[in-house]
Amino acid sequence: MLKLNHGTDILAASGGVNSIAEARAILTDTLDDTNLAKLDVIKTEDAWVKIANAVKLCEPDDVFVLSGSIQDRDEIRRRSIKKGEEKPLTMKDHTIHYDLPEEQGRIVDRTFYIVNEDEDTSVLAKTMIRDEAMEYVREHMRGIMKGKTMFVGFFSRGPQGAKLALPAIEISSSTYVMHSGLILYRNCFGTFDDQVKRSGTFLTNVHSEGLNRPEDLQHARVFMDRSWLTTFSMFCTYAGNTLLLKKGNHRMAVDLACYYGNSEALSEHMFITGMKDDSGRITWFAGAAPSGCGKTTTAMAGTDFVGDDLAQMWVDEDGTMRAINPEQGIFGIVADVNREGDPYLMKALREEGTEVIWSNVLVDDEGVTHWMGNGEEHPEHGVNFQGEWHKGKTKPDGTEIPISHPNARCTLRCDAIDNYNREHGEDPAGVPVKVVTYSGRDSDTMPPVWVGKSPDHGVVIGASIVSAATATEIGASGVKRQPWANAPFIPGPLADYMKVQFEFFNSSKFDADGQPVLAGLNYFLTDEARGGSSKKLLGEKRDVKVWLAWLAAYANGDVEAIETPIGYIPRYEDLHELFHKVIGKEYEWELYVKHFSLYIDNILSRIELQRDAFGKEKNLPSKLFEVYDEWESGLNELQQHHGSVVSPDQLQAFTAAG
Ligand code: SPV
Ligand code: MN
Repeated sequence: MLKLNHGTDILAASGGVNSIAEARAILTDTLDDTNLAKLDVIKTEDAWVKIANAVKLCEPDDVFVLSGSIQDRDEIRRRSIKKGEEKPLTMKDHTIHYDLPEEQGRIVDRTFYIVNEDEDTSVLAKTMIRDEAMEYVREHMRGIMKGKTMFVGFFSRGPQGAKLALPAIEISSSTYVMHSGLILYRNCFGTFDDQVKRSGTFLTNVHSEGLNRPEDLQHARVFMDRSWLTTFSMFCTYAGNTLLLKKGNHRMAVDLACYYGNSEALSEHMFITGMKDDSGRITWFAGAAPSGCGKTTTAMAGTDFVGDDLAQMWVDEDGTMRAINPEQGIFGIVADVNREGDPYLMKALREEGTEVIWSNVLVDDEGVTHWMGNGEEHPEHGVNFQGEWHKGKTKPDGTEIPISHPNARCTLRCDAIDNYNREHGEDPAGVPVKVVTYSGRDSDTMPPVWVGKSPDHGVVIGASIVSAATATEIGASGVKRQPWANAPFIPGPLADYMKVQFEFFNSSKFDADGQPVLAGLNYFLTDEARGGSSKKLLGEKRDVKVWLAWLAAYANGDVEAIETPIGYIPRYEDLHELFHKVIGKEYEWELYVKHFSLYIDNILSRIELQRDAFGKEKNLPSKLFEVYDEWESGLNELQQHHGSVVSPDQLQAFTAAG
């Protein structure tokens, strides 16, 4: 159990402001008349106290309150360019921001949950005891905004009024962070008090980039104070570390869902998208994938896109599962985004009319952006995440520097993307999710799509996500476990989170039609792993549309499926038809066999890997191991009859023989 308001409130203790009277005095003293008048709109006293504490701690020269007005937005953009955090590009309303070469992603080694002595946490989480974290904040954030302006914004993580939308205050000295916040989150300055009343709480985020020198990065920290729903971030700029509304607050949303959601709420690292069929019916999906494993691509593959990174989901009174996107924009990886695979996104990025903040891509002499895998001609030189760049430039270790960083990103509003469904995306009622997918980056084991036989099996599919290890993370088996693709954001013990997953998906409130189908997805099978000789993928980006279309058809009872020990897989005839209909492609039987044959030894060793790893954790629901047992015994039996590689034909015959 997570106890809220427990232990010392680090922000209050560091700022020293404990009453609304003190807060008013300090803010009246620090803010000019214009900004004070803006802040006066906010009646939530606690918000004043938090802001006053941030002022006392960080000692900015002045404070800018973001009202969300067009003037204020323009002012943030203007200041960002003046300050140099962003530079204008040739395309109207496009800017480029660079993070230090050493900070091109989340600084997981310097990211900590602040915990009390008696608090249980995930074995995968890094924690810091409250007193130690308080010392750190006091030492490093004291006066961190001297000579700077502190910006204060009020946002809603989700369509205002939605059951699981959470209001949040973003405090930062970075214009880039505030500008990103204005694009990615719904401003709720005028309605903040109502939002706080409705949700009963709000989140507080305090960030400063400090001097933003490479030598300061060792002192960079991202802290989540679980008990006081407050985050701190210092000496860094990458949005995943600093735009705390995103992953900082997602971690808190996971806590709130897990411990205060009555097993009827989930906060997931998932896209939300819809697939419309010929009859006009939209089937809604929510899907988990670890960072860099095609989550944005899958979201965009839908006909009715809603979100690409996060989902707040609940069991609704009407018997359905509902999801909202806490964000209203995307902070998407641009590597491999191209006309063929991502036409809508490319249009927003390459044609005038969209406000875009680029980060860490190459800018050429004409002020045009370039990135790896964009399918366009690349210039010979320019400026990128590590400064001047020319073709063939190498690092000191001799390896070539790519044109853009693999984690280079673009920040833009969802409604700039043609397949965004604004009506549903902005609906506080959320979308009724019918299919939940779990995917990773798995080169040799699981088929492209399979459906869990029950809610419990689905939960275990989610628990068993893996992704190929990166160069620095190669484990014994070359894969990294990524439970629900959400593990980096789960503060509490995995056992607590897993228990809620089992309870949520087995909720008796779901009606027959509302009970979601839970499925696995894998786009990363290689030719090599299926008897070929190349490392090429067994498929292409646009196939994703077909996997989603098949899942939609399955979830609506339009197609039958083949039963296997690990779940249901598609029949050839259905896929053949859908490949034609959805993407106009001939789907060969040979490819189907490669995609959907079960490689039993691989699957068994994958189950062993999971069993061993989960076996080291305390108090896990026994259901997890029961499902693994069931899969294993089914696979063993199948192997006795058909050997180690079993084709879909054989599977069909095997099940028929019963
Ligand atoms: C991810 O890495 O999962 C992202 C970007 O969505 S970050 O903001 O770094 O979390
Ligand atoms: Mn993410």
